[in-house]
Amino acid sequence: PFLENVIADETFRSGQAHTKLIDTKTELFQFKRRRDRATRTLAYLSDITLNGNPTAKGWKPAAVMQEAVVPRSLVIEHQAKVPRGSRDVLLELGPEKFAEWILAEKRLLITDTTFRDAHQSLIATRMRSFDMLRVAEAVAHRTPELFSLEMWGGATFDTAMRFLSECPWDRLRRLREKVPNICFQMLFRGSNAVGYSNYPDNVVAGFVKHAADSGMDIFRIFDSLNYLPNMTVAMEAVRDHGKAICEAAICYTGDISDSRRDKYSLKYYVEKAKEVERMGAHMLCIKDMAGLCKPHAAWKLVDALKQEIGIPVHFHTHDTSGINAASVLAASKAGVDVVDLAISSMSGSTSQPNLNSVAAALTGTGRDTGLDFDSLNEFSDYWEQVLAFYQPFDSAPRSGTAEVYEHEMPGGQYTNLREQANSMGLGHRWREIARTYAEVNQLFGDIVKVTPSSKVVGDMCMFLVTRGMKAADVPKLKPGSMDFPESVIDMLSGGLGQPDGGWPEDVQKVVLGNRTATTKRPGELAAAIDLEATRTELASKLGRAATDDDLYSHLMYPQVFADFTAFRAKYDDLSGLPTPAFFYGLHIGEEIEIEIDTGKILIIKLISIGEADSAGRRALFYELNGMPRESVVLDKS
Ligand code: 3PY
Ligand code: ZN
Repeated sequence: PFLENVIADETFRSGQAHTKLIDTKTELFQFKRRRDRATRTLAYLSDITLNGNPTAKGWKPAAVMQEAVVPRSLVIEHQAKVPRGSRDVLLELGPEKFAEWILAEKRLLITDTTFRDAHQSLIATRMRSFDMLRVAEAVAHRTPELFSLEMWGGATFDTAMRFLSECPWDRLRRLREKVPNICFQMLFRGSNAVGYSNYPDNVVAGFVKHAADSGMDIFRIFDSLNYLPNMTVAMEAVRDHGKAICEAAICYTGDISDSRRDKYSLKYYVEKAKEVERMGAHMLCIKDMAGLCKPHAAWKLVDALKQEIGIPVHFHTHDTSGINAASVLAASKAGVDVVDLAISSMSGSTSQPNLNSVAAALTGTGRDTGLDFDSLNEFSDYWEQVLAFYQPFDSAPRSGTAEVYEHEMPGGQYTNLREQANSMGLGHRWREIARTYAEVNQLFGDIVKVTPSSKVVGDMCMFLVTRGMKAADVPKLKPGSMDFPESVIDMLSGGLGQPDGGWPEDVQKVVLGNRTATTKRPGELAAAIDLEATRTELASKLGRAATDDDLYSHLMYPQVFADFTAFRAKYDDLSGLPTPAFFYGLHIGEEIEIEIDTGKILIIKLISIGEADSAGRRALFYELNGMPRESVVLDKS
């Protein structure tokens, strides 16, 4: 290893080595750490190769999966100048003037959701940073016309730690380094931040500040019941930061074209929009998380909003029904400022409509996006190859379905609930589950369903289906006579805030029994956390100083963060492993390369697997940078 270091040393390679090289370069002796990292990487690969990765549900590719090829035109020259993009405009103008710039743009501005919602909705949020980073620079150079990249927040924060053993903050900063020119956008669940329940106000505000300091530009803030008081703390924190954009989202549900669904009428949305404008939003988002906004409704809604409010309007939808590109085009015709779309191979079904096709459809019109087709199509080719690595997580329907208008499930929940039903042996009763989900929604008073309220509806739905009950049976029960799911009790007692019109009293009584409900803003009831005391406590657990990354990951998800740090202590940072190796281990004869530090490459080849010894342990034999290495792990099969 010492000689390897000397040979790799720049001074040595440049031919300027002298006898003092060894005295002046202490890093030449840093092979211990590298050796240690290599050992841990082999230990991980051995375990996954033998025992599988629990997150991949035992799936293993039949043969070696070739690395996804980054097309030649997407390989960016080292010295190439990064073209000017939306973030340069934001940094130059500041948030208020940036909003005016958006309003003055004639082209349809596009947010590419490939790095967040698309994979959240198609492959259970499992996309690794590795696959994004390989083309991130190309995104910056080849599609600088994009308005933003949605690449953080929503379910990505916990999933990164929970299933991918990645630090979400690292993802943000590493992508930022490669994409300095296009605005980054995140999804923020108001008082639930990037979690599933309410957090104290100072945690929400602190999280926003740390995210903005780490490179986030646009915060899309919503509440799962459209309860606007839950959005105030985050909105103010974004505005206070001074450089970031506060995009307030109103969740779209029901159908404004159906007069029977009068709870969520055009007037309802216009009033909410005016209210968030008064609250200080720089932009408005219509967040159609289930893909319910039909083309005519999209036109009508955007047309009204453009007349009634003065801030830019951003339209977010999902293609679950199969016709939502038409809604995007209708919104465009009505003058919407920005729309969310995903690169072709990552689009459609429960994901966003097709970016490449919508951009093509607008060519030569007054709303031409200016995006380059060859590049868009090459990105699509890349993502198509990458998607193959995520096969066990891909449970999105292959075609659009009008069933979504009945159950109204958000894109990200559909696949999850369907998966849950399958794993409980109830897959064949999906129609009944979908219908029950719709009935539970009516039982709760026809509410907005999006994380976390959608999860509560899902919990109640499965609770009823597994007990052979109907939603209509619930109001007839004696109050407190049944143990409903904790999430249902919490929501009906006001833990997520208030829906418009309040909770139906009869259902609330039955579910809560003798528990009391509140109509106060949940954040008002949650005591502030002593952040510095928490940091000190955390540091003593970690055995080192706790950074803001550690602090906020811990505050959001204490157990997930603890498991993640334990993983890191055991295996170190494995985010540089190619995706098939990370999920499925290696095949015999397979060779991979990993960059463990800048320019420090490990070349690993699995040569053979030995027999189990009496304790059930097996040796796996490798070549590591050409040298034989062995790693012994327990075979759990
Ligand atoms: C999330 O909260 O993660 C969502 O994507 C909601 O639509
Ligand atoms: Zn969405």
